[in-house]
Amino acid sequence: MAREWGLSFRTFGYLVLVAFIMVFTFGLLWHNSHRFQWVSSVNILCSNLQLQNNYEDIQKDIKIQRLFDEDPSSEVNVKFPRMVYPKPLAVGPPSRTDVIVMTPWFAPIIWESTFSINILNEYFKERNIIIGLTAFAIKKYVVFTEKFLKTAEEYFMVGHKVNYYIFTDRPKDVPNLPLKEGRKLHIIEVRNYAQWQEVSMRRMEMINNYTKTKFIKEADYLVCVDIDMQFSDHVGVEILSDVFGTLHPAFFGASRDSFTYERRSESLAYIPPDEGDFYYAGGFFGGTPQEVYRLTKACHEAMMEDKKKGIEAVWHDESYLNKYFVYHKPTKILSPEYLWDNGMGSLPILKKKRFLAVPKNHAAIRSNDRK
Ligand code: 4YA
Ligand code: UDP
Ligand code: MN
Repeated sequence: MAREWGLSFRTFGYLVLVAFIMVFTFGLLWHNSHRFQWVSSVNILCSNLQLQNNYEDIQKDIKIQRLFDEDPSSEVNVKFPRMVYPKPLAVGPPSRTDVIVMTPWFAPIIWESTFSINILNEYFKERNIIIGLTAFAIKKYVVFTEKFLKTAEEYFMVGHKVNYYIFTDRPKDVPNLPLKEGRKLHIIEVRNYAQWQEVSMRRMEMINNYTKTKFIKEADYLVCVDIDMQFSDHVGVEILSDVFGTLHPAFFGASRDSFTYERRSESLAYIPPDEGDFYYAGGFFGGTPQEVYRLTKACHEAMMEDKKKGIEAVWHDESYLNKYFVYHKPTKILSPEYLWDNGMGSLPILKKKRFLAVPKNHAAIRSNDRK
């Protein structure tokens, strides 16, 4: 037959071989396409923060394990509580017109009457979160601890689980107060430093170290504050977010050029005159342990670099915190309701004073003498 078509046996042989290879290849493709189907797959990331190294991966596993250990009843809940409250307005006057409640990078700024605490409590209660509150009581500042803890019992994260982490060089002087259910006091003994500026700055290093070894296993959020303070109104879960800072009470209405950022370009805390959003207070920041770990590491390392060059930023840890927030925007910002000093009086925009400076004699409390 091959001869009738004018083909040589050899060419015929080649054609048969090519045909065979084609049939085989298509057969294989067909088989595979049936075996695996064409499935579209989407990878859902729990967090948009890519884990950067092994250490963080391990810490995350520990944390997930802890959640399962503590919550054996973590089956899907099919019964929902009722949620009764006035409908939020999609169109109409905003609840606050005298202050901004959102940054240009869409981080909420928390002022009174911008949030419903009942909705937020429901959300955070269901997640059974633990909040770590860190404060330093070094040398004479230990006298502030009692009022700080007593008022925190009354106003801070009421109804949620709280771990107080008091860093001190005088553990015996920390009062052993009765605490409400679900609230624990952890006294962490640490060294002191001679200069008050260094005591303040070294908080970054110590928070960083304990976040890595302890807090990441024990808390879902960290709130890091000054201790020369008292709670005087509600401070709750409305403040919680990945990483948050607080508007300094003396600068929230000020222009950029009057912010007391570090202005010497030799310092790693330097912020150029045409950058920066707000002036944040060093006495109230926080976030998830992962984010607080990053923040405190960056601030501490910058301080150490500056120290090598003999530079200390103008407002110490606060200057480095402000620098960090220019380039790592906070995901939530607290209004000065969360850090006020009555020495600055009252203002119509300030509907609540939630966390107040306890008046102190700066020189006396910071000096190393006995008086
Ligand atoms: C601290 O604030 C405290 O030393 C002050 O006693 C006061 O509690 C303040 O915080 C809120 O520029 C009625 C006093 C008003 C003082 C306004 C200036 C100082 O601002 C600095 C930055 C630092 O943040 C200081 O820590 C802060 O003083
Ligand atoms: N601090 C301390 N002992 C000191 C100095 C400072 O424990 O001798 C801690 C304390 O938690 C204090 C914080 O560092 O609240 C910041 O210092 P301070 O409150 O004096 O700064 P200010 O708010 O007056 O700027
Ligand atoms: Mn203070």
